[in-house]
Amino acid sequence: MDKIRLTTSQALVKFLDRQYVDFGSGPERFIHGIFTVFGHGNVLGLGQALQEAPGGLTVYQGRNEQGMVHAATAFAKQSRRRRIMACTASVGPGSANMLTAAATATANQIPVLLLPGDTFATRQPDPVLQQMEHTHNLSITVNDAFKAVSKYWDRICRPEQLMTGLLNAMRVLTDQADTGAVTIALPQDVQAEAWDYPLDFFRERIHRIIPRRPHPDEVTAAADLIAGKARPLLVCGGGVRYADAGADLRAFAERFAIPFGETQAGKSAVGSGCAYNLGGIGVTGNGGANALAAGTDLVIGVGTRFTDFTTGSKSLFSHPGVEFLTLNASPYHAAKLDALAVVCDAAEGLRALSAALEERGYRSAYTDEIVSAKEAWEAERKRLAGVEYTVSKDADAHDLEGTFVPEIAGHLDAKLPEYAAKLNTSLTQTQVLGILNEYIPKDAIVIGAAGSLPGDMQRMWNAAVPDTYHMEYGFSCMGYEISGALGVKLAEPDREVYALAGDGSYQMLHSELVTSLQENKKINIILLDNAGFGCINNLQMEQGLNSMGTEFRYRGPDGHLSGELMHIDYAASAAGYGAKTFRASTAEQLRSALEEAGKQDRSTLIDIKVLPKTMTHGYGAWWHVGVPEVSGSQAVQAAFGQKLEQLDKARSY
Ligand SMILES: Cc1ncc(C[n+]2csc(CCOP(=O)(O)OP(=O)(O)O)c2C)c(N)n1
Ligand SMILES: [Mg+2]
Repeated sequence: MDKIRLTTSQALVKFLDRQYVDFGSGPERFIHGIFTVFGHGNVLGLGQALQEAPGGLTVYQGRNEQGMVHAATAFAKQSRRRRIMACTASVGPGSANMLTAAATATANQIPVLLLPGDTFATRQPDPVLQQMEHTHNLSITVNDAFKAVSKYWDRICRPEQLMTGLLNAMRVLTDQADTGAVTIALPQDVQAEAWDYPLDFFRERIHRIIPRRPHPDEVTAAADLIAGKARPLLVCGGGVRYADAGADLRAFAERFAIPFGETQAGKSAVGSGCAYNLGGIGVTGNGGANALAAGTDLVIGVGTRFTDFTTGSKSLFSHPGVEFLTLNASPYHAAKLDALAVVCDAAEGLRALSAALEERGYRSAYTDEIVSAKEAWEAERKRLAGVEYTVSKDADAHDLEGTFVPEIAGHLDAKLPEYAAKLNTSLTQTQVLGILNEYIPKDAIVIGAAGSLPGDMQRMWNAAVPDTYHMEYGFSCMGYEISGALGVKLAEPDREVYALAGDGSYQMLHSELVTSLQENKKINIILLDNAGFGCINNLQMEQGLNSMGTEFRYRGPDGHLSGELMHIDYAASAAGYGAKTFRASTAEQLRSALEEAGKQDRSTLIDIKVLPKTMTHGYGAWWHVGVPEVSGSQAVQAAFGQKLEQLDKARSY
């Protein structure tokens, strides 16, 4: 057998450069580039291999290892998992910095290849700089922590182990039912060690992805179940988007008159113009979708993991005779809620089920409920977009009714004038969402992840064009928004990209804004500054607690974080990096900033000051949270009582 002498790193790069996937329309390159933050743990081994022979891999310079892995994850997610990026970090802290983002990718089932440097396999220099020593087990390093957040984990302690390691990495990275972060730890000495690799290992490999067809028996059982139901409801999950099954779902809904709600990952699989698209469903869902969810007698999940947000912690689908049917590529997810499981690719499953239902001449029994639900929500959406705050001495002069939880209305009234004065704004968050949806081009991609924005976006955002809504809500990781925007822009360089981030998320992680400027890949950051961790402040106050540690206030004379609100000039911070920035505290300023931002050719940031507590709130879905069983506060006791009542109504599995 012909051999070639290469270092482990050189062999790794050569292999990655020659992997192709075929989803039915011919081979396409799978690994597009590699994000790097170099240190002594990777710059010599892997760094040298990338310098000498990167092949078709573009080498990117990340700023923060978490941020770069989020960017790589967003690239793969926006590419429907058909293209990925690799990421390499040094050793110790550099590697550990990738952990949060590895978990984010795995929770969302998005493939990303992580290559952390590791301590010496020979142990000669131990402890090498940044090595953590475990006296009970010398084989454990920081990289073992990736085992908990990876779908495949390996450590290459001899050059020849690389071959089985990489073949298994490819198996998992292309697995449509069970993918996520793949971690291959690379001891820094082994990275540079050579071996005679068989040439055949480096041949171009085409991984054919065969969409899984449902078994005919499962299709028959599913069609029989639907045939006996009057008011089925589809739940469109991320699997619909990854399988490119939006058109199939739409055709299925229209043919059998079955409405569908969208999960965060599934939203925009079908454009908002479809008459059967009810929009966001669940805890962050809208009133129309949740009303139909409460009355459905059969939930048909397609490509959904049925998270607590989608099911209202298993209480949303409250019809006494409700049953569940799930189409999912993963047997694990398909079996949730004790559903009748059809294990299949979403598109294949919908087509097969469609044929079986046609034979049965099926049509749902809905009359005007779907139209009414949509109309009612559209009216509410308009109302939300129109809610204004008028600064006035007369407390009744502002109308914010319905945009915040009634339980904390008193708190709001007391503090709003202070916030309005300190932030110098009269903008409400729902008003801002309305303006954004109007001014951001329809084919632009909006990105979100954490805080109050994902809820507002899932309810209020009309995604008219498919695949324009990119939400990371599997891990809801603060800091994904801006990093993710870079990854989306790398995936879709010809479209405008808007990251919607809270002030908390921006503070947590925005380093890849610099990478976007370096790469000339324009992203637009829409920053909503409400001077705090707004949604968490809502959560603590809704459950009877006081506000603590969630507003951005200076330490006060009483020793608590109860002093004046902090005023932060985020526009100045981003301008320092070289972004084009705007400030908005009125509707007019926001409209003109959006127009100007659209004309720029470099990254922008709009620093929007919004009043806290002016985001949307729940529309009939319960969320199970850990309310204390014992407290001196009557409000907390009451909240605990309510939790028990809700729990009683929820399914337990
Ligand atoms: C990395 C990470 N840490 C903590 C949390 C918990 N968390 C969820 S939202 C939130 C506050 C978000 O604040 P901000 O970005 O300002 O959004 P707002 O709720 O004010 O709209 C926190 C701390 C999280 N989701 N991710
Ligand atoms: Mg905030």
